Amino acid sequence: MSALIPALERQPDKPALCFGDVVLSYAQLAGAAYALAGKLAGRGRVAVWATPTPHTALAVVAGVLAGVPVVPLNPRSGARELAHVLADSTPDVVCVAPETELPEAAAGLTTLTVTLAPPADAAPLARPEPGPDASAALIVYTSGTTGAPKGVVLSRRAVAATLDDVAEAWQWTGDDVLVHALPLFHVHGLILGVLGPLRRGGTLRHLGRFSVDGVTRALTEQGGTLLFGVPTMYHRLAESAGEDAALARALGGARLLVSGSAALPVYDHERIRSATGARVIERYGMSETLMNTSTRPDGPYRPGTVGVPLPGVDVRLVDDDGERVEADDGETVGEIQVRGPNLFTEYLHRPDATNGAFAGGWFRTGDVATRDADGFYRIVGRKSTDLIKSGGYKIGAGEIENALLEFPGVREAAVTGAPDPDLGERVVAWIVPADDAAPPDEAALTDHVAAQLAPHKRPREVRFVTELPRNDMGKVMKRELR
Ligand code: MCA
Ligand code: AMP
Repeated sequence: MSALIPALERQPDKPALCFGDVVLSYAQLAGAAYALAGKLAGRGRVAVWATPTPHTALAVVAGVLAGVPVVPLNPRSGARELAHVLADSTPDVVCVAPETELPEAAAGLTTLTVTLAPPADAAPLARPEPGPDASAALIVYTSGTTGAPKGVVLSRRAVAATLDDVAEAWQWTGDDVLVHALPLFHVHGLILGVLGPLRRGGTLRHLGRFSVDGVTRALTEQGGTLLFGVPTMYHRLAESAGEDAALARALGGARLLVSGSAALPVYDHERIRSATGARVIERYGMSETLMNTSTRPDGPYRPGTVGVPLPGVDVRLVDDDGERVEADDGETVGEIQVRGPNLFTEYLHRPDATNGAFAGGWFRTGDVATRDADGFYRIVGRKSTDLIKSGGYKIGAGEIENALLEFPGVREAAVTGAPDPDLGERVVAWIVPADDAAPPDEAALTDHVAAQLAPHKRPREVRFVTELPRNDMGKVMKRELR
């Protein structure tokens, strides 16, 4: 039996994964995943070309069963980003869906094609021993303020702890049918969104791509009870729900709507509440910490807050002098620091960065918040201006600046986030051209970023300036730019 997915073999006929018309029952999933796990067992690390398909979910389950660390790859990674992740994580093999053509940067890697059909022979399936709880289950890449993304090593224990914590908070059970359209290479879509329902013995219905109609159908005709999304998705649902009675009914009929990965503005909370009667549950997490806090369906509704600490997580606020903030007045701000079994093990190959991320055993999130007398946290900002959250994706300014600087005709570059009603923040590039009279072509410049890094890191706006504001040390003063 799998400790991480104990329900895998208990309910053979129940649907486990639904992607469009493709439905895998628990028996089919277990059969196909154990067969693949047999091929993965004993390998160092296994990459998964994480398209939004059942093949990705199956390959990740197989890696978990085999006790081999899984590295999900963004299938839209640009050349440089992909080369970096592969060079850093050195997977032995990449699991792909049939007919996948890997880009140049992944050429030369051994591929393993994932098939959904369990093996036809009745031979007992190989059941490799999973690793101990402290061993790595997944390595998820996340952007930092500078440099290339870091691999966040997440143990089996951390994954289990966070999934059980949110299950308790949300009363999430095997009867739930989770609906989402999140990408499968980050914590939200993959750990919460795929391993979550499987650990509970429930069902996942993945939409492939987000659409208002897809959500409506999944929550009505297709039996969805639970919806996960980033604020951009809820914003788009809020935009439609006022006029779209079918959508309003679908959202109103869901057991639970959960938002995370960035702040859901109070305005969107309220629009959804008034159109549907439903209140959105907001939870706060991070790749490094998995889930930390949540509002609760059985507790007070406090839009604009991220709720209270989950049962297994210690949360504190710390001021600029490193002192714990004792005030719970809803006004005094401090950095959120967390401790608990949900935390990551390390940044792969980056002991310096791992050490720097902790203060006396507490992980420093970089998020700044207040806490009220009822223990509700309200995130009010971020310590660094160099991290941008756009569409729920974390984007490091430094990485984009490096890509911009190598483009012909760019003398200096700075990247900031600007408020955006749909994306939360949008990426803005400030460019000092080498020649004011002949600035670089905007589209070519942003295409370059998308091709090297990823489409969601593409600047949505380019502003040409004659110089960047700098302080006496020569550092760009981003707050002035914004
Ligand atoms: C955009 N596009 C452009 C330009 N701008 N093309 C040319 N020039 C431009 N200037 C392209 C995009 O690349 C995209 O391409 C298309 O236009 C549509 O863009 P847009 O509508 O803005 O975005 P979208 O593709 O609709 O995506 C919105 C989204 C997405 C669905 C909300 O951002 C998303 O899936 N976000 C989820 C992020 C997430 O899961 N984060 C979790 C990490 P094309 O049409 O080809 O696609 S955080 C986490 O895990 C922690 C633990 C947590 O707390 O959860
Ligand atoms: P990532 O590194 O991509 O995992 O993103 C983690 C960051 O997302 C956190 O440090 C927060 O800044 C942000 N975040 C996640 N959930 C929320 C939320 N509910 N409200 C505000 N910010 C959030």
